[in-house]
Amino acid sequence: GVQTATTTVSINIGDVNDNTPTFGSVPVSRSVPENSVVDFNVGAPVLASDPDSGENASLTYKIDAVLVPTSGGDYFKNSSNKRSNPSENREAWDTYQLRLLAIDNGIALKRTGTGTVTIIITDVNDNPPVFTATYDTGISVTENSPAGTKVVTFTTTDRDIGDNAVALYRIDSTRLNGSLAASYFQVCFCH
Ligand SMILES: [Ca+2]
Ligand SMILES: [Ca+2]
Ligand SMILES: [Ca+2]
Ligand SMILES: [Ca+2]
Repeated sequence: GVQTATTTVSINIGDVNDNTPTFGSVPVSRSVPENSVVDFNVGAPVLASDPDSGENASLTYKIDAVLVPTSGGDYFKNSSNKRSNPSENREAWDTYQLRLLAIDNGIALKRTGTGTVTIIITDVNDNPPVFTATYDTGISVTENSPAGTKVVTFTTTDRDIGDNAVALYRIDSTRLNGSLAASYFQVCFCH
């Protein structure tokens, strides 16, 4: 008679590297205070995904280029996560855009995805207020002037932003004929 036999064969469907790593579509940004130490960590790594498996989904990351500004700005490096290497001055430039690469480790073919990350340099109070003019000559006031007579108007600028650019004024302890200058003159904030 006819003899039959059955057996079970398992077949591994080998993964084909048919997926390119992709970064998310949502814009990603990180921030770092200006003047930060070398190797300051700018935060969580920016990751791509790859639905392949094994080496076909094993990703290596690189910073490919600084898109903004178009020259210079070479302050950032890639390690296990993104780190910055800035002796960075917000007053010179406050936003960088980097192009990232995610490269899978496909054996026959490596696929590369690109993404961007924006690095925002936040302000540190590293600039003093600066008077916009010198006022050491040509200021006079008539004797016996009524209290409140305006003697001089001055302004200052500060290259920082926000609270770091707010100036308070007071008259120092200079004495005039033995009396504090501050007993004769006051600073007011008038517009
Ligand atoms: Ca892949
Ligand atoms: Ca600065
Ligand atoms: Ca300041
Ligand atoms: Ca600053």
